[in-house]
Amino acid sequence: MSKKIFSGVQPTGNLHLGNYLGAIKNFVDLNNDNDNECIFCVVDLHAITTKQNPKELKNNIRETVATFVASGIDPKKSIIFNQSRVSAHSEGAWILSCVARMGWLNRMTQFKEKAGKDKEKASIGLYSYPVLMAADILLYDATHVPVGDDQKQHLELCRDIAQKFNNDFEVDNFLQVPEPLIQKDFSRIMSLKDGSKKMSKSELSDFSRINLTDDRDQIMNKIKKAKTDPLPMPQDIKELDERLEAKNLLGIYSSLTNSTLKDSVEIFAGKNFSEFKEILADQLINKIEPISQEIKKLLGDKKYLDKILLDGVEKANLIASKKIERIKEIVGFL
Ligand code: AQP
Repeated sequence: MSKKIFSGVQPTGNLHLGNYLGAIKNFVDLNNDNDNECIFCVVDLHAITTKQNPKELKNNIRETVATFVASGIDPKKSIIFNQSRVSAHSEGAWILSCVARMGWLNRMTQFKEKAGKDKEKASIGLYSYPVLMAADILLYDATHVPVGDDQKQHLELCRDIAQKFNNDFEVDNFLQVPEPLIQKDFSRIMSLKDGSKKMSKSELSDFSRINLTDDRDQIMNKIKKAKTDPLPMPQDIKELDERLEAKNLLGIYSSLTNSTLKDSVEIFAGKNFSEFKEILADQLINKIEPISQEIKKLLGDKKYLDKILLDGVEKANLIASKKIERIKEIVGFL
């Protein structure tokens, strides 16, 4: 069955293995299926919900496009564009923020995590971020949204907003209620320094993540230093509940080799972590090094990257401007 795919990545720098295994790898598979219509958005409006250096933001937008292409997304097959250049996203977000309820947003765990203890100082944008995300998706009638596990709650909110809009304005099925596409296993890659924390771009220590621009030596070094425990490798999958770092590293290995966690546990049962880490580093280098080299090459051709965005904006605008016009009519604007 053909699918309409929409997903976004924030250009906040340091794109990492979690972004790749949790989301971008899935984007590539969906892009390769000729039945699908795919739209991949560099969500720069989302990025500014936390403070960004304007010069770095520009570079990060291009780096995100370079990462998409280097990972295998074909800009001739999929639309790749920057969110801020399609004004329907901001307009849609406002209208939908009048549909979404405070109570729904108050439940969003990502806001609580990102705002931390000092909620009063968080931007309003950070709070209403999931409403903008809903607008992003609903403007394109996306049927499926590939995301990492951390975005599941936001997707549920998007579905609630679509249903409430359709009910409030009595327009059955006008806003397509999208399905999340979340990898079944290893949908959340954890920090290399703490198996209970998500691998993330904003974590201060670079040793917590494998960046998609890391070279062979950096990958090797980071895996060597990745946190483990003093015991030999787990003998049984049940042990992983208590051994989060081992679980994460075995999960990464399984995801890279398309094997099950159970099989990976069996292969390395009772061995030393150092032996396993060497094999894991090799797998990572095989996967990440070609992407990293291609990103660096593409970043040398800014004109090419900007052209991809320009073409993408034109195509995205055609779709989104029609939808936002219909939304305005339905709401009752003249
Ligand atoms: N650790 C992760 N494991 C699996 N998937 C992940 N994603 C992010 N981190 C992991 C998925 O990557 C896609 C793009 O993410 P984003 O750019 O929207 O930003 P994010 O989720 O806020 O990523 P970070 O790294 O956690 O950034 P910061 O540090 O700025 O908060 C999404 O589909 C996401 O699920």
